[in-house]
Amino acid sequence: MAVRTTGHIGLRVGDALIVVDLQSDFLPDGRLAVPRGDEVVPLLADCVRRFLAHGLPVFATRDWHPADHCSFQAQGGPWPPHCIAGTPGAAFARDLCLPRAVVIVSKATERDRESYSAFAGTDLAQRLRRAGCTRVFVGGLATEYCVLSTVLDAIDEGLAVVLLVDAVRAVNVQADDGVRALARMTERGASIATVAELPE
Ligand code: VGL
Ligand code: ZN
Repeated sequence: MAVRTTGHIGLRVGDALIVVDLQSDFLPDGRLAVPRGDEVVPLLADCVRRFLAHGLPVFATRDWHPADHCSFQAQGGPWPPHCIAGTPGAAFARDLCLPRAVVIVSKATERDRESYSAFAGTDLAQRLRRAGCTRVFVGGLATEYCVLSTVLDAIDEGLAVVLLVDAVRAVNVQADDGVRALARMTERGASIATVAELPE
């Protein structure tokens, strides 16, 4: 898919950054490794720095499962155990560097419920509303699961969404899952940008 981006993007009051699930278990050597997932860590660390420097809110989501979560194969789910709350695998990527101002949103915390979206069962929508956010920039892992669901829910919440296309990576159970997810997001109205298009 040819991806057209928008060129330079100005950051303004009402913008926020959502970093999706940059956790050890999704990085190479993790229990649910996303191919080349490590490549997005420095890019998103840079985004965190830039948004905070502009006085804009930053949210970091994390998959935060109980040890017997329904998405794990032992419970009949599709995934190996991953991101078990409080374990090293659930920790944020070491090089992400999250200052205290970053709001952490834990999701998929209930045993019997899978939720890929950072809006499902969390107060993220309320927090964004309270902070006056109207547009969110989204990057992280994995493109066709938690990034996709979070982006679609953000759109349903009435937010404008900019997907940071170079700061996402896909699992690609089927080879084109990531590409198809990108298409679904843009069809629903998400725009696409690269990290370099953000102001310093
Ligand atoms: C995710 C699969 C299982 C994700 C979470 O963060 O995209 N994918 N749990
Ligand atoms: Zn999960």
